[in-house]
Amino acid sequence: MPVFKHAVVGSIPGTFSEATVMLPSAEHIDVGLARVQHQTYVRALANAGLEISQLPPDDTHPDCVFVEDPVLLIGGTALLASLGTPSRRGEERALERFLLSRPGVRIETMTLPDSLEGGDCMRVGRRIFVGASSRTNEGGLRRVREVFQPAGYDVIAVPVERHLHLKCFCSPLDDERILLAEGVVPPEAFRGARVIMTPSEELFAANCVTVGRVALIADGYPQTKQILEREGFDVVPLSVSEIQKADGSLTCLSVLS
Ligand code: CIR
Repeated sequence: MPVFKHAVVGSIPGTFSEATVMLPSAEHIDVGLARVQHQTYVRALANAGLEISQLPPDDTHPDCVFVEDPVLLIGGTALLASLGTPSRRGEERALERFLLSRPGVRIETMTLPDSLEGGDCMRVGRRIFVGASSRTNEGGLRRVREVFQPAGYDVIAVPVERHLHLKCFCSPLDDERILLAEGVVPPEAFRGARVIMTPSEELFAANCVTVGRVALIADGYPQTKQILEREGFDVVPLSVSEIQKADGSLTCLSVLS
């Protein structure tokens, strides 16, 4: 798999404060600050060497900035998801329009009741770990197998309980390593990958985005920063408080290819 060259990102819509949340928080989302934090994230991806394509905001979909969820894009094949969240269904159309304009991308689809969200999908080399969560069901997992197994990927289910998505507590560092927060699922769940642990109190930082040697993480997590530096990464901490209030983290804001 070549190193990433390109990122699709979304935009924060005016309706972002109505984003879907697991536990409605008393804290109000500052949409202006969310936009500043998001643009800083996009700049960090560009500084890491990626070409950026930014989709416009869609006020009818408050969660549209979380572009990772409506598509699983691996090696030129894009599986458009039927999202597990009714309010988010239709977000995949904007990704589809964009991907149709990219040369060499093959689009695959799925239909309800099969459901899948990209936040539950983690590719590590030739393995795709798929979280069995409240958003991704058996049918979604089967569709990932049908589409990607013929291309040589091993598709492995991982149980996800009490968390929104698989990548709420882990993320890929490269084609061999993953970063995993302690105490959620045993490292053995990720067979074939080298698992780097980060302490449970820094769970939110287990979701990071790596582009080559650069690792973007949420700021305020010194132990994870040190662990990633020990693994050879140049760590860029980013402030994402308003994204976090909408149950988002770093990987969910981009689709890398
Ligand atoms: C949702 O509940 O769907 C959004 N508010 C957050 C989605 C975050 N996506 C991700 O981590 N992949």
